[in-house]
Amino acid sequence: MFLSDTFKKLKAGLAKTRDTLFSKVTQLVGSKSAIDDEMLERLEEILIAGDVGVDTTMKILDNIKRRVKQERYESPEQLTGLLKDEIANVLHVNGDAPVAEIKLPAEPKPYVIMVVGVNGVGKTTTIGKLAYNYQIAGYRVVVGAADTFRAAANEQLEIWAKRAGVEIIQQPQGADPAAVAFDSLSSAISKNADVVIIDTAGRLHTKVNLMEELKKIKRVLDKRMPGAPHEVLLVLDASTGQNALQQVKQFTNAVEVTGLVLTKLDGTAKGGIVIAISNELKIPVKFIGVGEQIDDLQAFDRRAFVDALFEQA
Ligand SMILES: Nc1nc2c(ncn2[C@@H]2O[C@H](COP(=O)(O)OP(=O)(O)OP(=O)(O)O)[C@@H](O)[C@H]2O)c(=O)[nH]1
Ligand SMILES: [Mg+2]
Repeated sequence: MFLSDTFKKLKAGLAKTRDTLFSKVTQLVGSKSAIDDEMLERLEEILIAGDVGVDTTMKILDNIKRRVKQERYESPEQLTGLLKDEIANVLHVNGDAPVAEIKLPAEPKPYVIMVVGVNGVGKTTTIGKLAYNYQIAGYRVVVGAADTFRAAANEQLEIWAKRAGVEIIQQPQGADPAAVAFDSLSSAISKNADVVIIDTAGRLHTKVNLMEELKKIKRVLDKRMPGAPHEVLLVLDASTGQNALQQVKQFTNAVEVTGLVLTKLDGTAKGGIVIAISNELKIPVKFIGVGEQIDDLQAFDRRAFVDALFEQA
């Protein structure tokens, strides 16, 4: 896919957030003849209402106020540029992956990715999309169906594996998830695969059980291949807004989360949550989901994200 197509899709995916949140910034800018306190106050309200969060909004506003003073900005049009800059600054924890790139590091091989998150956030769908991206990039991919809790979970991952053209390792419903994870990694090693992606259940009888199970899966992977998993991706549904912050705290207590995936950005006006999460939790957002189709996953690129938030379609 060409970069411009990827950016177009990102823009389309962020349309609701742009329309409800950032179009208000554009309106604000158009309604004033000079940057004044009232304008900055309005901006603060817009960001907080847009799920950017109080702490993060304060940080952005403080930086803007300082720069307005020091660098003597006056015209309202300049405010948009300042805001984009300061949002990009807050997003720096995410690094600078170009939006079109979904790549694996050369080592270790296989690269082991474990995918976790509460039920319904989009784990299985994300794995399908990720597997597809790696597959078309020329990598050999194995997915492991370690969500053995739900009856239909195997079938759902199987459908995605077929679509993506990758191999799947599974066992009957009710099997030990850690055993499936172990098998998947063993199979990936014996097939000389480049990457293995492990799906997990989002729901068990109790939360404690779920967290204990995830820890066990992690331990077993490490036993099979010391150092694995190399990536623990926590999937979050962007439309849950501030609630996503709580989920991150719960999961990071149990397993060391190395990256976040924010799904369903296309269905929500709460895309500002990406900014709050990056600032408050310092865990990088690695991928974003902007639709239900197989090519609707993107590597998170902070500059493209900010541009897409402000650019009109
Ligand atoms: N619009 C949109 N829908 C998405 C996206 N990602 C996932 N979904 C939808 O979210 C729903 C749940 O996705 P799943 O992948 O089954 O979620 P899960 O976390 O594996 O769920 P459990 O296995 O039940 O815990 C599905 O209907 C997906 O199509 C996205 O980026 N955009
Ligand atoms: Mg699932």
